[in-house]
Amino acid sequence: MARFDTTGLDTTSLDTTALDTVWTLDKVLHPMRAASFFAEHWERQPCKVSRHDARYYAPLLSVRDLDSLITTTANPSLGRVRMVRSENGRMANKAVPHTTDGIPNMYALYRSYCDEGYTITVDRLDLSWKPVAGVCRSLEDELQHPVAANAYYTPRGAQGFLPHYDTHDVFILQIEGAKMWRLYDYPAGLPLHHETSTLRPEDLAPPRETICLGPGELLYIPRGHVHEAFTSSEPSLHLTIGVHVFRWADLISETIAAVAGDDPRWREALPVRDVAEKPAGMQSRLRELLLALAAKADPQPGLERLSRRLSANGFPLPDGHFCVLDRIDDVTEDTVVWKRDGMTCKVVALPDRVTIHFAGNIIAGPPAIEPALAFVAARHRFTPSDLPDCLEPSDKLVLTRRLIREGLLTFKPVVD
Ligand SMILES: O=C(O)CCC(=O)C(=O)O
Ligand SMILES: [Fe+2]
Repeated sequence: MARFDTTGLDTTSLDTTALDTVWTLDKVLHPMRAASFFAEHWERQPCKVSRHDARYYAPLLSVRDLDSLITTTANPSLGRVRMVRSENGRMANKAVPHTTDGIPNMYALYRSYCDEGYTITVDRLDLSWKPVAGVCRSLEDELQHPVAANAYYTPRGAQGFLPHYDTHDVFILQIEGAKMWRLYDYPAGLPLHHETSTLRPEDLAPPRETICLGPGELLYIPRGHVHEAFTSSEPSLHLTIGVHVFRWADLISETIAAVAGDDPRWREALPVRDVAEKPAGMQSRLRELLLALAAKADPQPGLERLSRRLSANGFPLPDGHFCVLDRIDDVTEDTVVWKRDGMTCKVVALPDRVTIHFAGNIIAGPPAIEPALAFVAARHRFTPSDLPDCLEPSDKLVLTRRLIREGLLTFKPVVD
């Protein structure tokens, strides 16, 4: 599933025992296939997936979850809950009042939602809400691009945002209710991360199409495509899963960062005094360095750095792991162990050690255990005795217990 792999090993982290519970892109897009999505729509054209299963995305989030999400998990100090309303071409943001203990004032949210038509947005559910974190992790592993998710809850007859384009590709999952989406023809190209934009109505031609999204349906909008959304007779809760793609420019700058580590010429200071007088001299040096880079043109070190950026930002999803830690000694060579939800991993073989990376953690061991780590990366579920024989039987148990202690694996302790 990983798009690149430095070791030549199969580091696919999910085997078939896990697939029915994992939100692969095929499952998110069903019945559309991910392969045809990439061939026809990705980065190019919006598309809607119609579905007559209103509860298809219900396992991810529901209106019933919103108050607990807002009060307990959406860290208020990070400003992750917002209120926004648009009317007559003007957009109003309203600060969410907080109690003296720093919790969002729910009464104020009820009022703004019911009486004033404000949309409530909760950002970065991939950091705080386990089912959404699970789908984002799984997509991140499959696509090898960073993935994050926000929720939008809009009352009847209201609009949150003015027409805008996003700088990331979005999968809009209609969770409950319905929303109308206007899509515009507007030449924003493929914007970079910082090029966000809200458009003035006078900059826009009439919408190209209006799409009604019902519960259980999906709309994909590529980055740079202008859109706006509004409700009519029903309220709406949708989840936007954003793919914050790594671009060629990112690969090239990571490649330069990798090369600069190896070649001292890249680490020399720019000329101090002569910059203005001697741009020609700089030009020849710049050309020399870029030609040296082009002669090598090896994508692997840059891809490796991007891959590490992805996994470095992860963290384990809350699943009561301390209960498991307290019973680690119960694990025997026949105990079934498996990856914790949302854990995907990658094995990197270096000359003096082998490492396994997962959700913000890196474990290193001697090169000889590479087949064992590759086995762990490739399987969802196994017993210590299944591990390859590069390890002694007692070491199979030691490695398995270590990977539980480090937070990658779990098991079901026997209740006394
Ligand atoms: O619901 C809205 O008003 C807009 C949401 C949006 O633009 C998005 O999810 O990308
Ligand atoms: Fe948007």
